[in-house]
Amino acid sequence: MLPYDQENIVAIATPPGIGALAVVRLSGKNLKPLFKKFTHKKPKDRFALFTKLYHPKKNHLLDEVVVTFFKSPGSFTGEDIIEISCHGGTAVKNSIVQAAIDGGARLAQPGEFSYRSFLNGKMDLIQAEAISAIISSKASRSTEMGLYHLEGMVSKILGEIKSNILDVLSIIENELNFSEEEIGLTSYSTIRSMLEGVQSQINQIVESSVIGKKIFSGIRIIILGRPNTGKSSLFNAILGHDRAITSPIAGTTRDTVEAWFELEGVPVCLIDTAGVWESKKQLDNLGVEKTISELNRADLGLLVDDENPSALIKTDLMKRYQHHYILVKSKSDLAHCPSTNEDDILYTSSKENTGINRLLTSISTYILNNINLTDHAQGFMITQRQRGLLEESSLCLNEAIDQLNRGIETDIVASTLNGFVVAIKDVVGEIPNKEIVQNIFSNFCVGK
Ligand SMILES: Nc1nc2c(ncn2[C@@H]2O[C@H](COP(=O)(O)OP(=O)(O)OP(=O)(O)O)[C@@H](O)[C@H]2O)c(=O)[nH]1
Ligand SMILES: [Mg+2]
Repeated sequence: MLPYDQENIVAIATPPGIGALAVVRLSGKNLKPLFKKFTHKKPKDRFALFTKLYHPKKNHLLDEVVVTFFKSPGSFTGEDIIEISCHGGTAVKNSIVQAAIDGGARLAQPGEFSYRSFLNGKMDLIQAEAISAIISSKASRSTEMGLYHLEGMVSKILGEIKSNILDVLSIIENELNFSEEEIGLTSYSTIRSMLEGVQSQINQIVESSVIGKKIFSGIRIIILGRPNTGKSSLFNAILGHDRAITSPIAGTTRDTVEAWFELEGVPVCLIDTAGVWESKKQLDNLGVEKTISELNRADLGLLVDDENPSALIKTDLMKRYQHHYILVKSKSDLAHCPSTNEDDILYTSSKENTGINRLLTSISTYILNNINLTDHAQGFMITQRQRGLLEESSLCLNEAIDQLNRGIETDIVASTLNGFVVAIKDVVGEIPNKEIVQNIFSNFCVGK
């Protein structure tokens, strides 16, 4: 019997549900025999063959399909791959998977295709994590950023950092051949400035990764205000459909309701909350508790009031949760005309659908001003694991610079820098730590 990670694996690569087509994918060291049993034909590398598909053991007809064979190593996993585009019904794709299992394959684990790709040197860990991000990303900007990683840009930058440090190490090693007194002041300052350069590169990645993370996980916008002021109606008006329940009775919204939409290519989560500030008693209400927990997570707040939203900004709650707030005066169809000294208040009517576009513009302006979406270098998407390792490696660098400044012997500095090199290699996954690797791939869906 073959070792577990060398068995032929199979999975449905397309999402669950019924579509016109579905893709069943197999990967394995040698899939030629199985291909022949499936199709009664010889495989041709990278050729889409329209054919009848037969059960490899019982030989009955399964479906009429398009099969593509990718010969090892020129495939996604680096192994032989069979990709079967079949009809989309649940029964058909399941029967093909079962047939593959009858033909000796086993069901793939989540992410196992990508894992094999990684094992066969087809991608590094950053690229693997980018695939995971693309699968789960909710909007186009984040997909774009995932693709940026897939192209290996971040790996490339980290590679440059690593090679700069290796240069420093070789300078130090060279110095070690001389006596302490002979080491020129110039080489000290060269080394220090090289290290400082690397440090600022790393800091830039770590800092901008927070922005990157926002793009991936989305911007959270919370709608706040007193009961019955039209928060849920505004929520629905922004979304363009009735998602939350509205009514003339105060306290209609008890729980928080959230919905996602895309603005400027960024996933935005809009959160409708239970009205607060009505009565002291209400404060132990569960809905209010939820509102407060959402306030902790929010990036931006819409303060809604049908009378005077600027009064809300002065409340204790708003003072405690310092966010950027946009003031929205709701039900403007009922009220008197906007007075001129209230420029920073946006007037909306959910009933007549006025002011909603201006509100959206104001939200996107905030997003665009606070998140740099055009410069990729400003938005590295790194995972928490990578971030932790980068911070750790940055500490090593600090220490090395400190040692240099204190005139500590260069071989000690060299060993600190070696620690740095190991940490950087870990980020890219050059030294795979099995546990980390498996953890990453297990977040993938089956079939990826
Ligand atoms: N005329 C007018 N009425 C509105 C407008 N927006 C909401 N309303 C009405 O105001 C009442 C309360 O609206 P909701 O959207 O449920 O208010 P809410 O702030 O979510 O209320 P709670 O969830 O109870 O805190 C309903 O009767 C709505 O029809 C508006 O723009 N114009
Ligand atoms: Mg409501």
